[in-house]
Amino acid sequence: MRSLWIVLAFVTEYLVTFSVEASCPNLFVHHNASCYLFVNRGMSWQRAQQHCHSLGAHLATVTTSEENAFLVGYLKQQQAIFFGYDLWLGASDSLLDKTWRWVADDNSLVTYSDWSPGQPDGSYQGLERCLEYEAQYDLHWNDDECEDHDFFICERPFNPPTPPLLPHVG
Ligand SMILES: [Ca+2]
Ligand SMILES: [Ca+2]
Ligand SMILES: [Ca+2]
Repeated sequence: MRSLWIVLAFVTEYLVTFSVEASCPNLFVHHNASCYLFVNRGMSWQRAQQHCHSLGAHLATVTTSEENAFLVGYLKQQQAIFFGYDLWLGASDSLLDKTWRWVADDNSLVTYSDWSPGQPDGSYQGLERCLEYEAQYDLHWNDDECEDHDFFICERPFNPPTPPLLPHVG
């Protein structure tokens, strides 16, 4: 009897763990292999990145036109909250050499892009070094000053659930 209770306790704990891992964290939105959090609080690019890190995430890396279309579509769908606001994404030109890299994903080069015409322009004496969705450019990409206070998007991997292996009883 005692061993049966131990097995039941094990199964219960396994199922609880399983159900937690099978979803995105609270308030994150699931899409393909990622979970996204759309944050409607303005902060500098660095502070936004720290905020994402505190949630086990990073500023969003937008690496395909499909991913970009999903994020922009979501923001337009939620325009009561996001209309008129710029949002930070996770790339910067930190070396001031016009080389844009995603700060997550091992600093991979930005290959896919959706720059607004004339951007990135590194204006204000080259101080525009952080990537954002620019509201004035209909959410196409812009480089802006990293100290600006923008809303932002965090991203973390969605771990697809694997079916639990139930312990063999008997
Ligand atoms: Ca991504
Ligand atoms: Ca801006
Ligand atoms: Ca710019």
